[in-house]
Amino acid sequence: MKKAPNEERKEQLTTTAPKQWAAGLPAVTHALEYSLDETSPRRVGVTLLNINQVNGIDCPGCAWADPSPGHRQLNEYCENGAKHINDEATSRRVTAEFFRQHSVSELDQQSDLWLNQQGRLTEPMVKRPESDYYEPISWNNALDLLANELKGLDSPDEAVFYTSGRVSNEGAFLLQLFARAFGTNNLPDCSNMCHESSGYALSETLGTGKGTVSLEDIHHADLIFLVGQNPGTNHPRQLSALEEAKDNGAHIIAVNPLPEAGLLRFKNPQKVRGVIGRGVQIADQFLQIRSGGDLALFQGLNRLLLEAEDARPGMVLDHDFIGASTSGFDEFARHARTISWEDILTATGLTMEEIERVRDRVLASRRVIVCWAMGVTQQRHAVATVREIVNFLLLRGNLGKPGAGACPVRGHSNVQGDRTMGIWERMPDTFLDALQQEFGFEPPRTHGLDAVNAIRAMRDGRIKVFLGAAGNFVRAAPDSEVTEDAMRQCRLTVQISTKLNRSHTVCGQTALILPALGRTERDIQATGEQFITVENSMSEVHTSQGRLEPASRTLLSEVAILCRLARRTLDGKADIPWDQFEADYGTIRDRISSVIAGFHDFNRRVVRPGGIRLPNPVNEGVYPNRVGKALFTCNDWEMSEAPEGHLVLQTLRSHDQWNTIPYTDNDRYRGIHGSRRVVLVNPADIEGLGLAEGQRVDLVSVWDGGVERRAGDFQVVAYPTPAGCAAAYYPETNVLLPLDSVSRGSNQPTAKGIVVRLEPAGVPAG
Ligand SMILES: Nc1nc2c(c(=O)[nH]1)N[C@H]1C(S)=C(S)[C@@H](COP(=O)(O)OP(=O)(O)OC[C@H]3O[C@@H](n4cnc5c(=O)[nH]c(N)nc54)[C@H](O)[C@@H]3O)O[C@H]1N2
Ligand SMILES: Nc1nc2c(c(=O)[nH]1)N[C@H]1C(S)=C(S)[C@@H](COP(=O)(O)OP(=O)(O)OC[C@H]3O[C@@H](n4cnc5c(=O)[nH]c(N)nc54)[C@H](O)[C@@H]3O)O[C@H]1N2
Ligand code: SF4
Ligand SMILES: [Mo]
Repeated sequence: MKKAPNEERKEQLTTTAPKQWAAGLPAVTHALEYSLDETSPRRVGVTLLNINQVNGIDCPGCAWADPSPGHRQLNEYCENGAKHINDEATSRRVTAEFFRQHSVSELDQQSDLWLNQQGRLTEPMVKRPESDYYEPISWNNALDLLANELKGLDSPDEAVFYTSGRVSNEGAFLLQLFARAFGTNNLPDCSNMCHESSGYALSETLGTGKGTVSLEDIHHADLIFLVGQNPGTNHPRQLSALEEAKDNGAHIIAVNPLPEAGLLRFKNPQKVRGVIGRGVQIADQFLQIRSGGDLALFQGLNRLLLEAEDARPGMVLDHDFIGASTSGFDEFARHARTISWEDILTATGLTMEEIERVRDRVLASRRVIVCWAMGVTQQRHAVATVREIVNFLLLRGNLGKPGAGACPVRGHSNVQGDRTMGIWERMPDTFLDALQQEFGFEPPRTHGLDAVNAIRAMRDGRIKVFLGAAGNFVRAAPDSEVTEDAMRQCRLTVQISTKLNRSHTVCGQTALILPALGRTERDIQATGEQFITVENSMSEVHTSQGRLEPASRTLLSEVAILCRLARRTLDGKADIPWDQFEADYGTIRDRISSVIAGFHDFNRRVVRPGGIRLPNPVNEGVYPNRVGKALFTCNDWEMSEAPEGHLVLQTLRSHDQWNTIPYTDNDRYRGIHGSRRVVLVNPADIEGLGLAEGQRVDLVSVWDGGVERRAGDFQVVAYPTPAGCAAAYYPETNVLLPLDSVSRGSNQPTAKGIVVRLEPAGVPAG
């Protein structure tokens, strides 16, 4: 039960009532405070003026789409976007001197927050097997070391190449090209822990793993569901889009165990009425669902729609659409009528009247969109839930028409693009064939390892080299202690990073830190200044060009690092012009044009204002799955009730963190200040479990096999979460998430459904 000393409370925990609204003037002030704390007013000015502008810097904050070019504001960013971009643009530096002063074991005692606060990495560093210190190493020697290690493996499958969704399209295309030319499909990514379940279910039912809607569709929907997402914190500009939809008459239904600030009211900081007024009410109906109850909710809703059709034949379902474009309706309808209402009401914690009200809103709407995020995907029944959401959309033909469709809201700013570029351990043969044709080598055909399977393989000693392109694998992954041991078993771990994190302190026998340029920085190569491209959650591909001077002269771009590594490792295997790729990123895009559908004439089209919108086959009435039609599915589930005395714990983000990196110990919208080691519990549960508010407890997770996983010394906070459902922050709680607890089918860790008990704290507070 390790706990870094700095994770102990430095301040006293204080709590205030959760906020009823998101954004407004305080948001602007907080963003500027954080930004100015990190860097100079001039650099803040450069980043903020360029963020999300045409020819500007793509915000690294999330994958939400930008308005079309003519409709952008001068300040086209949110509070959190401003914080994220200036967290990268920070003036603080981690130098060779820093690593001389701090041993690796000393750094490992520091908190995630502290590590990030040290600033930008500035030069390549190596930790040798016998040493506890990182020391400087030249780029040439670092890349030789890595290449030699790779060439010495018994099989290419002894290496793993992890990608986090900050990597550009160009970088991602090269990484997968390199890995496959080297001979492995071991390409796990953050998406395995994020929207894997969405991709899995959508590919099966619709033949495409991506969302089908655009920002325009959101603006013109009649009814929008927000299921399992916290847009006020994690996709703040989604609230502007929802405000516009509401102005156009849309209704919004939020489904969440927590009454999140952004779901209730929104004060748009870009509008005078938002800064000084009461803001707009976002959700017309709030369904406070029990953890994991969404599958039951959509099944109940679908059953009500079928019954409404019985009562008014021909008036409720879209028979033309169902007849022409779908398959499996009869079986689905039969199955839907067998589900017990008692189970549905127990699983959701909702009343019949609440679900009937939702039905009435659906019946009154011609264009419906369902948005969802981690509350849906990080569950055991996640794949089934997304399949049931598809059933719901199909019943009334809410696909492939304006103002309607499926909207998995992506997290990392380029996580969707990385997949498009081939970062996936099981890319289809059509993609591998195209690679083979373009570059003349035979890509490996057996599927590689995803994130969970990579950890298993490392744990079992089958992996010798781990390379992470961005991200913080050690903290993002489940079962922290297992993952940490797994990383330490590797001969060599390599992180291509911008900032210091836990994956540098928990490392293999030899470890390399390869510091990369960030998105905010100018990227100059032999043929001149380069830009990169990214794809947002709505399949729009556009450019991003840095404006700041690099944090250090020694930094290399991700593209340059990968090209130099590939040249050294592959020794001319396959006809791939790595030098040319490094000198001119346009030549990478030319190859992307040849390999990936939808990217024809990429270089010319992507520089147009607003970039390219990739076609989604569903919007053209094409369903490229195994049956060639949209598929209705039957989804069974077991009631997942925690045993007596236990709670279901979801692990989520505070308002002031970026994934594995906390920025402060506060969570302003939830009214929590001064500590992240808190567990939010329903007041009745606090009483029922014989606990008291503010009491210190250990969280102990319960899993087959009886192995006890414990996260020590949390404080109990009374919070309006449904009875039986608790919440605490990630990544401090990843230690509780068993590696084998995954969504069925997608193998995604169930970060929102961990059964725990609360025990009086065993460790005295620091
Ligand atoms: N500021 C900021 N922005 C970010 C990130 C960040 O860390 N910080 N991360 C980015 C990334 S990678 C991602 S994936 C996204 C994540 O964006 P979200 O998915 O919004 O992130 P989470 O904090 O995991 O919150 C999930 C929400 O699901 C709800 N929930 C939990 N369990 C259930 C359930 O069983 N049913 C339902 N209906 N709801 C449930 C929680 O109460 C919470 O409101 O954000 C992206 N944007
Ligand atoms: N318990 C629990 N676990 C979770 C989740 C959860 O909700 N609960 N969420 C999951 C989700 S949705 C995700 S996406 C993953 C996130 O997993 P990751 O993507 O692996 O983690 P991040 O925290 O985004 O990684 C931060 C690091 O990325 C590096 N970085 C940032 N920008 C750049 C860049 O431009 N270039 C390079 N080379 N490096 C850069 C910095 O060094 C920084 O320290 O975590 C997952 N894990
Ligand atoms: S909504 Fe997301 S992409 Fe847009 S400014 Fe905010 S953090 Fe950045
Ligand atoms: Mo994510």
